[in-house]
Amino acid sequence: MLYPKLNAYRELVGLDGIYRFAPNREDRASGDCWPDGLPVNALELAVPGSWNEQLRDLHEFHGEGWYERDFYVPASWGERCVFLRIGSTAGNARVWVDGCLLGEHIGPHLPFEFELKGGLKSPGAHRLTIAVDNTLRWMSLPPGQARRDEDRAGFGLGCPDVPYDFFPYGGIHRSVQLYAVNRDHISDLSVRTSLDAGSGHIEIAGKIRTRETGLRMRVEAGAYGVESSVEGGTVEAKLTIPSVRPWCPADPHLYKCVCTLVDESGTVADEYVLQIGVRTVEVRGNELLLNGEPIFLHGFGKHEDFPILGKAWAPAVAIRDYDLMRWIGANSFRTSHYPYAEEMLDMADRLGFLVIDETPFVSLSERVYTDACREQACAVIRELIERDRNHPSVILWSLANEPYIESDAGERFFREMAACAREADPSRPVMYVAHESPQQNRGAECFDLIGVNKYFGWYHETGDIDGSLHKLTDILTAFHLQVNGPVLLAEFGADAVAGLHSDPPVLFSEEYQADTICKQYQHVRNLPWLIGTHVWNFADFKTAQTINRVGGNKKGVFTRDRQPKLAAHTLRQLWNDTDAKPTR
Ligand code: GCB
Repeated sequence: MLYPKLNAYRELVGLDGIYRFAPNREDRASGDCWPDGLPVNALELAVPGSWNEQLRDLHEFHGEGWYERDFYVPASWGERCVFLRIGSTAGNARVWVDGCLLGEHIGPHLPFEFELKGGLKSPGAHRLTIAVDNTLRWMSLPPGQARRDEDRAGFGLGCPDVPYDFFPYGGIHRSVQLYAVNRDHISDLSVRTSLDAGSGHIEIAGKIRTRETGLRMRVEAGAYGVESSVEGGTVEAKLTIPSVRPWCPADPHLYKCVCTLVDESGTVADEYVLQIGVRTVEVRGNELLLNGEPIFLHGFGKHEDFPILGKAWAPAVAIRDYDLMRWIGANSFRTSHYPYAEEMLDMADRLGFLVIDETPFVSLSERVYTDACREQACAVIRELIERDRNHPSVILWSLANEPYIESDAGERFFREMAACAREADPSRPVMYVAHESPQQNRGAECFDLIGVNKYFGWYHETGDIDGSLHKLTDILTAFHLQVNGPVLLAEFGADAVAGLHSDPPVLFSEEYQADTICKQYQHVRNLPWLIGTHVWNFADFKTAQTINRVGGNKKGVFTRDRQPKLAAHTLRQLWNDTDAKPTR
């Protein structure tokens, strides 16, 4: 799905701002709620935004929230096609315009759009209603609710009881936009790049919505161009750039590629600009190769999380995060534990960060290994890949975080997810992030590489950083032997309460966190099949209330408001010191 862009042929109206809001506290069926207008005493909430921290009464509300606002369709849009696009909601969503149901979207974190037809796009005022269902369910993807005896994936026993370690914020988390295009328009573009002997090759496959024949698409990247005809609603274009500048962290060069749709008379029907980074990524043997060269990942697992904003897309926070990641010397991050805002990936493309793009499948266990869930999981994987495949920054698909895969059904579920990702995108390696041991990760060998989360000195061998170093190597080696390929240390670290100091270092002090990260990093960095280390976490973040979380998870090397702890300074030294870098 193309990100909406404004240009001479595409018009855009932003619908972010203050919406009217009503929580469906009685769990009434959607039809019995407010598609025809919210109650007069409706509240007000910001979009993008999470509802839990904007209004104190909504902190523990995890249900269906109803949003409403008016909007205008400009008279100048006439007969154009008009779409309403929602960047993401925190769960299933249903959308109405003027009381007419446009449709629904299942699942959080990914965009969806509906076409407005007939009277719903007539010039003038209309009413938009969006119901976001953030109910925590036992059977959903990801599972929203814990506290069942058989639930092994266990951050449960908190308030609310979620089987994962971040707060289940509700809301409309990304932008709402209305856009108009001509009747003949580009509806999708998919990019593949390759390199050979100094030249870069760009292949673009387009989907064109048209009832006409004789349309052509022109693709121009600076001095290079090609024109292809549209056949049966699809078009393919191939470009070669001699002496190409391959995209990489040190030189994240993007080729501005203008795709123009023209009719038989030469009139332009549509235009869409892609920013293309020409690069390759592959796993070969025990290495991860970017443009044919081995690459070592230094970076973080992150969260979309900030006070009051919750999980809302917030450009100022993104700019600060990238500024800090550059300062500290990171080259990569994982979108743990769900797909992040598209704008965040655009920035990674421009700034040269390498991104492991993760699905929302966190803490999967036996109960979801059913045919129905597998179909839903594959649909989400396809949606994610369709959204993010054109980003050069995205180098790996991570299909899950910390599942338990001990049964035949679990193994089949994961094999099919991997096959689905490879079919949707054969150009990127596929991984997932494991914990526990290889025995709880049956079928991991059908992935190209594996991420491993390990908290020695914290959850295991508590307080004993030095004594547990060899255990860390042992378990990483066991996973390496299982997948017969590369391993990423995808999470390690310790909680530190900013301002708590201790000599000698003890749990929760800044010194203990810095020591854990430093010693473990130095111990593992030269393992020949290790392709990187990601510290957990970039910044402190909000979780459910539990007795082992004092005001949230404090494993950030930055505080929640992005101030450095001691570990941030330590990492900055380690990652900028060439002697401390892996020797390869
Ligand atoms: C993990 C999870 C992450 C948690 C982290 C922790 O293994 O992947 O979501 O936040 O541990 O701090 O416990």
